[in-house]
Amino acid sequence: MTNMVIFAGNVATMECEREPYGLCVDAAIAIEGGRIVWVGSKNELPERFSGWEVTDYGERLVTPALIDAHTHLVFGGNRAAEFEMRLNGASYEQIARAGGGILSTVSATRAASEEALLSDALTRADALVSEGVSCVEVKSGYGLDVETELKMLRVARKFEKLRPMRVKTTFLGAHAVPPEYKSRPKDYLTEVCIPTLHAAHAEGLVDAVDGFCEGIAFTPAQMALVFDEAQSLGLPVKLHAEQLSNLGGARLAASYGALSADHVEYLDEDGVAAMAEAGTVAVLLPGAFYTLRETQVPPVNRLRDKSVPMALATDCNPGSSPLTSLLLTMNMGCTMFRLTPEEALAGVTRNAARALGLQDTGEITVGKRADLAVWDVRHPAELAYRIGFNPLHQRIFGGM
Ligand code: DI6
Ligand code: FE
Repeated sequence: MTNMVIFAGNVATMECEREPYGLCVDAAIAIEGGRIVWVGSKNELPERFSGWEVTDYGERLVTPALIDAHTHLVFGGNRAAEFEMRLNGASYEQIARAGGGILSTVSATRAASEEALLSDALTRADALVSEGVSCVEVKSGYGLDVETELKMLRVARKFEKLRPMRVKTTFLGAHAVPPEYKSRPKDYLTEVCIPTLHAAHAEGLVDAVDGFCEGIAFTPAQMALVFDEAQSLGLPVKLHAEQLSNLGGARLAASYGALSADHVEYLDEDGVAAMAEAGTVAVLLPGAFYTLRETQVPPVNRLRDKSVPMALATDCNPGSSPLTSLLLTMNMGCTMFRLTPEEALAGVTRNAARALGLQDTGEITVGKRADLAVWDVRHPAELAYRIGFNPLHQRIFGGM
């Protein structure tokens, strides 16, 4: 791995304490062994870097490479037919209760070969990477049996071998109750979900444990059973909470020191306070809000007031968010949730890293991995401002 110096017109370091975007003008970044060893103004570059190979990006903008902190990238089939049903009047919950929704993807995922799942998922991962993404979180949760949950996680782990990218895997066995356990959620959890978590963990396939806490899925008390197990294995937790109603899921997650509570449209003041106290990141998912035509927006002002870090992610999944653009997600976060462009960029860099428990990426500061995105724009606000436009010039992954 070579040492190198990068010059760029603007570098959005996203370092917390610095001014907007941690912006550094006429900047230089020195990279050694895949890590950032110096960043600052070009004319203050220390003598010791002279003689290092220089790449001059001219007026371009450099940001941390993007991180998609919440996806369900691995799944069989698609749900275009349900999209049509919804346009003909059925609701997401009605479809789910009638055995469609998540369960139709469960059937398709169980039936799919590992090769087919991998090839479809890689197409989606490539779309993200083409917009400067270096790291994706991928959840299981469309298997709901030992074999298929493990199959999904193994597929997710393969991305790193086939592409220059990083993957964090999340076990989402508590996503829905499978048909064979209809009306017996607790039996499903104790007989299938929890043993599967142990098996997946034993194979090194689990970086975090998630669940869907909702009227159409699991109650907070049921989720606590799964979280207790995660805790005993030393695994961090996160939760799909307060997406369609307020069950107090975020509060439960925070009580386990969760990395994140995701969706949180119906989050109340208590929930915000609990997340602030626990340092739990709010992962906002405007793609699902948009697709389901939700009207209740997450309590962004309250989250901001209490300094709860906000991340933004695609929630890429076949039902509620068939979205593979993190740039569009940033635009939606600004337009629909009223995030500032700076908050949107922090949401897919610094705070996304935090939602995944990653300390070595998401900012351009000394010691972090050199995961960078070079853009054909000058100012970072342009990234969230445009719609359907990809100005990526180059992505740098671990200095390469
Ligand atoms: N919330 C979501 O947005 C996805 N899962 C979840 O728990 C939706 C999954 C799907 O509809 O397939
Ligand atoms: Fe999700």
